[in-house]
Amino acid sequence: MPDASSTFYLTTPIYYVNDAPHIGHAYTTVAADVITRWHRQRQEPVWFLTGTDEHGQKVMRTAEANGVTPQQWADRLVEDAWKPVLETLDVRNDDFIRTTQARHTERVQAFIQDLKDKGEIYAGSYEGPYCVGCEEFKLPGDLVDGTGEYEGQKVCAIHSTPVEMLSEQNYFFRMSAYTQRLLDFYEQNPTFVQPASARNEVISFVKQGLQDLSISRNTFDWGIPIPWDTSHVLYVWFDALLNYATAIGVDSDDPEEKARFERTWPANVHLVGKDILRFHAVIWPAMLMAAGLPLPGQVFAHGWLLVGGEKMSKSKLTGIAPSQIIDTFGSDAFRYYFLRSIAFGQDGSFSWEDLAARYQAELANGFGNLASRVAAMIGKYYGGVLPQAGPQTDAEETLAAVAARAVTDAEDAMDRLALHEAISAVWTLVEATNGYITEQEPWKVAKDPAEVGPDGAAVQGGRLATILVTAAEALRALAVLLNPVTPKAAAALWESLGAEPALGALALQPVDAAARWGQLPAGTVVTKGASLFPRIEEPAAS
Ligand code: ME8
Repeated sequence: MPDASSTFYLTTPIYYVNDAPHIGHAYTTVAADVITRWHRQRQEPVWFLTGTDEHGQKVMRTAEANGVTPQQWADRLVEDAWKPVLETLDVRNDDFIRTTQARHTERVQAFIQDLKDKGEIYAGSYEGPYCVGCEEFKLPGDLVDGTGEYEGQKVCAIHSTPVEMLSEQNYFFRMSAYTQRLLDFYEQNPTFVQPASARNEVISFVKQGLQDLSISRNTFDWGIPIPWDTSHVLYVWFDALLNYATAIGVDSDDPEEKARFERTWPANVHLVGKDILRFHAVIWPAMLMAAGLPLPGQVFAHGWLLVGGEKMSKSKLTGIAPSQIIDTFGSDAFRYYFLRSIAFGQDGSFSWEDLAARYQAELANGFGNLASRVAAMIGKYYGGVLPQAGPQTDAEETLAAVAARAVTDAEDAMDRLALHEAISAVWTLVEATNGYITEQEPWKVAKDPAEVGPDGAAVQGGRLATILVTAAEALRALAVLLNPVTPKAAAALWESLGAEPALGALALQPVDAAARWGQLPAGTVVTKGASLFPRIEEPAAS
């Protein structure tokens, strides 16, 4: 593995501000948030960066069409759409970079000047197709035959819209020189590109031999000026990729920023959608090699959310705004659903029916109902005060073993970014706890005369007490393990278990201690709060 820095540094792509976010963007950001919250729950230092990509023709044309300057357009979209969605999704990013900020533009200029001084950049001429939707110089082999109104034309395979033919004097980065070095790097770092399908795709692409990359444009001016020739602006992808370095203070003289860079660089994971894999797994490491900077630990490309079998996108009118889901189901359900139902790394189809069915079965009836049943029974039999447990039987030991296993399996899955597997592992504890209660039938045990004291109240240290304390312990473990995925429900559960006075804040519970049984002391006050996931009587229609 490449040298890992002491801070777990994870990034999302920085998103174009030509439009408001849809659930595809939210999917990446939520995944990043769950991974970083998991690492924070492990009590590791974490840095989670997201932001917006504001230069280039796509944003410029949208601004023009709306009669405002690109900067005005970007400001509006960032404040009215991109930042608010982080809030509604409960995302805890440490920083938000905008490529129009001075900290970015100045450091980008210094970076490319350095590449120029190192002889990595030369002037040349570019002729070929360009897709403004992708902001990408295309190779003829990347294009496909158009259909419908574009019949007879070559179109972009991702956007299904025609490409533009460019013929410009540009500056070029000597990327072809890095073909073999990149192949050697992939070979020596087998987990650099993940999942395996992405790695294979990247290797076979690079094996064909890389071409030099055009890195400037001179037919419009919405971009970062090339420092030695301000009639050109930097190609938007060269500008955008550098956000991962500029945001944490590459090249800064400020001692605090320098220290941040030292402990944070390089990123452990760049999380991206598979549409932008090559930029991150080929161009980005080549840029860093040229600059002499250490390379990231991993580029992980997740799959696409499909609607009607195609990549969901606003331009194809299949875009769904996150609020459409959150308004009905809540942010926790949004986070849970997309990460549980789609194998992370593969494409997944979105459907309202599937979302509603999983919400009802897994969140409302599975987890939410478990939490309220246990709190209600502690309320009914012990006046809401956790009793002293009695001797353990095989049933309690079995449940404790399920919890221990859930922690180990979830940890292992999280390290592989198999987020769906991690959540499934945690869910084994939800299911086993429900099964435990069904089998132990505490409501029947409560009727046993040996369980009733002379004052008519349930006795301490008996079987009923053991069952309810064990169930409460399982819920405590679930609050810790689900805190990264469903933070609102986990916080409400922690509150309902009355755990904070004895155990401290939920955020301070280490993942590996989740399954260490016997932490909630007798006397803890348990209350039955509002349903964590209220049942939805009328599933939303599409
Ligand atoms: O590409 N399914 O920005 P972008 C899953 N600015 N994920 C999706 C998706 C879908 N249908 N649609 C979008 C850019 N995404 C550049 C990035 S980084 C230096 C510059 C997600 O606004 C996914 O993460 O087009 C994808 O890679 C990203 O949004 C593209 O966002």
